[in-house]
Amino acid sequence: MNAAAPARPEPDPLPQHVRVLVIGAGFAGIGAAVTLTRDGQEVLVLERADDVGGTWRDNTYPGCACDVQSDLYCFSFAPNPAWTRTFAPQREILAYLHDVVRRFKVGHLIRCGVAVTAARWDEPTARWHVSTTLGDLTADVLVSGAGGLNEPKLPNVPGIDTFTGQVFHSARWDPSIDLRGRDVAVVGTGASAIQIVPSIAESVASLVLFQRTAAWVLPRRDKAVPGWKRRLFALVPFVQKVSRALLYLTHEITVLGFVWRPFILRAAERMGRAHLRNQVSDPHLRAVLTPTYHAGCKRVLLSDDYYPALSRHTSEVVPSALATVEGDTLIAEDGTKRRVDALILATGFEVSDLPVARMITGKDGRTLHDVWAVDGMQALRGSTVHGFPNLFFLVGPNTGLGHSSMVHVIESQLAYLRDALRTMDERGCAAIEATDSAQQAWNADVRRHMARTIWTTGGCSSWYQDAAGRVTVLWPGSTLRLRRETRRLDPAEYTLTPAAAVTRRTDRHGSEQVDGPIDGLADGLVDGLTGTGARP
Ligand code: N01
Repeated sequence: MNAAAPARPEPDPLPQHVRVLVIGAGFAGIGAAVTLTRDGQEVLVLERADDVGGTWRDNTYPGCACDVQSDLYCFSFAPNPAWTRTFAPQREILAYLHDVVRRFKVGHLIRCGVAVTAARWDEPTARWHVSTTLGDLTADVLVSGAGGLNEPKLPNVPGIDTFTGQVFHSARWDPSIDLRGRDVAVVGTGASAIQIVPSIAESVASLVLFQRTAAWVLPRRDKAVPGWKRRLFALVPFVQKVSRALLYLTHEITVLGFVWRPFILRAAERMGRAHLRNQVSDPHLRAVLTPTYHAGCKRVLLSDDYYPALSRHTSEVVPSALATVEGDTLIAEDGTKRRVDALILATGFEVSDLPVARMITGKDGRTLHDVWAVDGMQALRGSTVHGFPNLFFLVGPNTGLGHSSMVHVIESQLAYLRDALRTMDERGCAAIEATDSAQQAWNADVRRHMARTIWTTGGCSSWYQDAAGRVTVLWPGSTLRLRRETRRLDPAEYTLTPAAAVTRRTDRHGSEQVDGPIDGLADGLVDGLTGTGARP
């Protein structure tokens, strides 16, 4: 007789309706659960994976760590005196996020293992109709906390699916694969690759790096945080606050180079060249590793062990893109052929073509993906999109950073979301939608500022740009300015639909039934609420 595996208990069904539905339980989703609950909002966070943590759950490759200093890379409302290193390793950041969920008691608001598969705005009921792998529900407000670094970008290399060895993306590391004593190839020279290369270089038989573009690498100077400092931070939290503020300012000042005066970054180039000279004695390898664009155009990388790892006699840099795969042989664009046992694709993520946009359908029946396909990814204040009422982005278009902590941005966007919800409650609104004119004015301003940034003028192509070359990922300003711009929601930038225009009644089973807007009354109330008298 076969011993039957114990049946997994049926998961609790989802509620039929929630006030705020958040997609994703990374930094953004967890931050939303904590802050919105404090405001008394009803929140449900759906996470498709089996655990919270977002990119810090997915990226488990050896050497994975934050490249922003830990005291800055955490919530302002949840400082962590226990960081063990200047740049915390991945497992500590994931543990920190678990701790935030526990400390702020939001675990019951997060449903893991439930993927949102589609969300459609229903104009008559002024609600989002959401499909998930556990059934359907409706939500007044939909928040994307899905971020941009979650969908691995695989290179379009003919024959890669026929590779006879093991192949995996850096964000899908397989811990069961033992690379020791094997011939291994790494593709890519971004933030992931420069952490993976030094972590495996010593133990593999040979390592070959396919480098399409050399990166600017600066010293990292990571250190263990001494015990006395951790105890001091725990005993006197104010000291850690001051330390964080100083760290914030030293990062913030560098935005001058990225955004206003790119020539300032020449100092970083001098530092990068000196770092390369100090660490690589072979002039040929040095030449291969010297970048050919201006520092800052792509993400500036921090490492003290990347160059030494590539200088090992068992390492090799092929200064060319991986172009074809034949059996166990990798062929570069310049014709170089290398036979390997394992292939690691540190090739980044689908950032400028956000997968979440494909499943969100707005009020005219088009998906967000289709709308953005016309003129690039854009949103009013990085948060809201015309035609998609009651939809808010955390880490939305043009909110990414090249110089500071994304957690700061997430908190800025959370403030905006909270003010939007407050506005809706105070004014009795069922729906709030960015006006086309406000969104266009915002986007024109973003593009005007973007034109002089290093990301546009630095002579590189990067994942900050979309297929048309527009920088739709980064914020072309200081984080202080972004915070100011998202402090309050300006009702003049929105069309507000009053709740009274959508009549909801309860049927005899207790379910809410909704009648559509009452013609005439709705328009009158909209004019009264917006105070603009105009409705586009
Ligand atoms: O990805 P990337 P990543 N042949 O897109 C190359 C965050 N992050 O995962 O430069 C050869 O930067 C491609 O080449 P090129 C952080 O925000 C944070 O490394 O386009 N190469 C590029 O070098 C970071 O910026 C941490 O010419 C090929 C690489 O693949 C973001 O994630 C740690 C190729 C992709 O680099 C993404 O970093 C890790 C080919 N056929 C990541 N195809 C922290 O510490 C592509 N490439 C916080």
